Amino acid sequence: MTRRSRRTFLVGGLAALAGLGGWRWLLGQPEVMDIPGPLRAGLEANARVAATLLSPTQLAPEFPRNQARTPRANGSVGLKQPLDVAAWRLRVEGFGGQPVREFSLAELQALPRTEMTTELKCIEGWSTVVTWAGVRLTDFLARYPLATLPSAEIAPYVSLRTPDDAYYVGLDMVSALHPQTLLCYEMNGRPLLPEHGAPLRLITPRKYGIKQLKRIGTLAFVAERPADYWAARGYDWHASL
Ligand SMILES: Nc1nc2c(c(=O)[nH]1)N[C@H]1C(S)=C(S)[C@@H](COP(=O)(O)O)O[C@H]1N2
Ligand SMILES: [Mo]
Repeated sequence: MTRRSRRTFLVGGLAALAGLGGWRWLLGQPEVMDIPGPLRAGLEANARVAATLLSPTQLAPEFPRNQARTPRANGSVGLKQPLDVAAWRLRVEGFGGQPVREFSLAELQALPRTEMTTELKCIEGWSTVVTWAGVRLTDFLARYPLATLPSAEIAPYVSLRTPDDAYYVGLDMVSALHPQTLLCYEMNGRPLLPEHGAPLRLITPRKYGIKQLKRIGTLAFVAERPADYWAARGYDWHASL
């Protein structure tokens, strides 16, 4: 990306966050904000706020599209049931007891599309550059504000699970709102293949492959840190790069 589009990207991400009441939420986060005592007016505090708010939006590197390859199909937990894309729905459990909503793939594809060429990195030690396309979670939430309450309170965590609940991933809301966090339906210009997570998977390239949940069945906005398949087996919950 050019410097200008990178900047626009960042500002766009922060604007989306602000629109979601995210500023207010971020300011309440001890893990994110490291400002002792009440917020002070003045330059120093402003600089620290800016640095803190920008750090979660550090971008994973992007690559020229011609470097993209097909990754190894790795990990099939939660992909054992037969897949019927026409019958598939994304089940979204909104924050704070909002009614469950279901989305078809066509409804998700009607939202703004984002394409990016990033590295998929597995903790086993391999990595592959891949072009992904889908809808940013921030763009989904801008259209369907299911993570927020009327009070502008925002869910602190997101839980993603396969339709059979066999594989599951937890994200903190800063990671979920990152501008490169996609609900992804295309790999290298083609609809996702079943072994790569058709019809919809998560892509969040600041984290290892274990977080890139394939075949999303449920997306839930929740108050408590959700269970995570590999964290339950001894890996770091954040799995950040
Ligand atoms: N449902 C599901 N998603 C999953 C896994 C899995 O076992 N089940 N494995 C993860 C791991 S460890 C990696 S490295 C990536 C690999 O994605 P790929 O198969 O498209 O290369 O998927 C992740 N998503
Ligand atoms: Mo992996």
